[in-house]
Amino acid sequence: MPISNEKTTETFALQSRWKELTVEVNSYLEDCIDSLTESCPRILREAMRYSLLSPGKRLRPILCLLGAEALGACVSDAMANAAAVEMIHSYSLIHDDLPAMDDDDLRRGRPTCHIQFDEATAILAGDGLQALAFETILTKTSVPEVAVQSCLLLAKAAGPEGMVGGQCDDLLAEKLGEAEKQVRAVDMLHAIHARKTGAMIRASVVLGGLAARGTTAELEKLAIYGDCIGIAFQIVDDLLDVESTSENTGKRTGKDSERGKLTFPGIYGVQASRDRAEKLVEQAIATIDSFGSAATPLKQLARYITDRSH
Ligand code: GRG
Repeated sequence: MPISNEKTTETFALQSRWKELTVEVNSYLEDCIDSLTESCPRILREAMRYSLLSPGKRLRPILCLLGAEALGACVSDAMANAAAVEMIHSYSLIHDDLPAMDDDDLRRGRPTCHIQFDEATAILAGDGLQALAFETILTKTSVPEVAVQSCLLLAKAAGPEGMVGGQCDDLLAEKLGEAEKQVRAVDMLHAIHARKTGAMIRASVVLGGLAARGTTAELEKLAIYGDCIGIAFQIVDDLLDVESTSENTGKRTGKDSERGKLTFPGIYGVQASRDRAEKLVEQAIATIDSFGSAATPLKQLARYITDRSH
């Protein structure tokens, strides 16, 4: 088969699997919101629903489900973990868009949570989703050991040594003087992105492995795969900010350089950044080769990371 046809077939297979899983994830997320009792104020429930169920890619839950499948488990075994990573992701986007942080009014092609509701409600919706993520794992996972390990892994990835720490350093970096930024740029760029974006992407796929009760060696391979695609994902995100439009991405573009953010294309240039992302994707694919055909969708997903346009 010519390479282009092979690629088209592969892309089609991934897209239809992704669509199928997205329907399952969305329905599970909807149930989690619908199951909140009357003790949850209506406005809070609506703000949580608005952000959680808005049309995102669902990359992290899909990674979690495909990670579980790669180790021979059913997607239903990993659904609680998949929902939890999307809840944490959704909370992080709500808070990231607030005036005190990135001050954005557009997310996933819609008004951001604090524009649609108000700032206080958006903060609380983020807080609510964060807590609901852990509650979901603890109440919906039948094996207590898996629930505890999953909560610990997610807390580490999302917390002060992971995503929140990366976000904090990202905001601090914006305030550095030009001279200091030049000297520390490369180290800071990698340290920020490994935690701000990478930690949750790595955790998503490992959470699938934990739900599948993978061995330490299998979890380690999933972690390396996650690290590689996590950095590749961020590089592509930086490239899209330079090269794409708001209509395409559903969020404001060109804002990284406006705010003086450290980015891969800003430091290495566009072509070198793209080459680096492609190398990382190849490394990710090679790492999970030993899982055989069960890991084919994960490999296809790694390729999508560099091909994506939004
Ligand atoms: C506020 C605690 C806190 C953390 C914020 C995730 C994050 C940390 C900030 C988001 C800002 C940003 C543009 C990060 C870079 C990459 C990224 C996480 C993009 C958004 O993820 P996608 O593309 O979004 O998977 P969708 O909408 O498809 O889910």
